[in-house]
Order: sequence, then C-alpha cells, then structure tokens
Amino acid sequence: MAGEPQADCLFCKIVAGEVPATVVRESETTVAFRDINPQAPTHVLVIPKVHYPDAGTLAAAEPGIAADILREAAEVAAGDKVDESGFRIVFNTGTGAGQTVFHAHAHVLGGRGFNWPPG
Ligand code: IU
Repeated sequence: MAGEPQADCLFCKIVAGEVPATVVRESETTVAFRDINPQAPTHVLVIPKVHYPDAGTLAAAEPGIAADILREAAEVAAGDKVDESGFRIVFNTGTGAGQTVFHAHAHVLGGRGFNWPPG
C-alpha cells in the first residue's frame, strides 16, 4: 500500500530504529538525522516516516507531510545556528540528479558558502 514501509529501504529501517542514525529532531511525521557523508558543516536529512520514493510523489499523496519536512528543515537550520548565514534545502529527484536513496528526503546544508548554479 502507498506509504507503507519497504523491507529493502534503508531509510524505512532508520525510521523503525533498525539501523542507527544520529537523530537531531523527530516529529509525528518526520525524522531528521545527520548525513553519514556530510557535504557541509551542517548536513542533515529530513525524511517522512511514510515511504514514498521522492519528494514529488510524497507531496502528491501527502501534502501536509511534505510541508512538515520544510518546517522541520528550517528548525534543523535554526538548531544548528546556520539559519542567519543561509542554508540550502535540496531534494535530489531521480538518478540523473544524484538521488541514490529512493525514500523521499530533504538535504539541509549549511555552515559554509554555496555556489549557484549548483554542481
Ligand atoms: P541522495 O540525494 O539520494 O543522494 O541522498 C542520500 C544521502 O543519504 C546521501 O547524502 C548519503 O550520504 C546519505 N546516507 C546516509 O546518511 N546514511 C546511509 O546509511 C546511506 C546514505 I547508504
């Protein structure tokens, strides 16, 4: 069923507590944890507890949870004190854009300068 945990999904296992993660925030619908391969001083992933393969399919099915992710991302930036200097919220979508884990997630990146356009 849509949104149900997937047995082969790493992020579903993190939600279930079966795989350890450095959790920085949790809400009724989301979990935020530090990326294992950080690309900035702050690099946190905010994921929905439900399983959808990417941000667009999540937003189509559960717009409220998609909004929760954005709110939590801003709270992560404030918690790490990178909100005033500026931060990025990134949703890689599809292999060509660099998505490697097919459970929707927002990258929250901060604590350094960023280029535009992104690489
Ligand atoms: P991507 O947008 O799908 O490429 O992001 C997946 C991220 O998940 C990536 O930054 C990885 O470093 C991160 N990650 C993780 O934090 N823990 C893991 O066990 C695995 C990937 I596998």
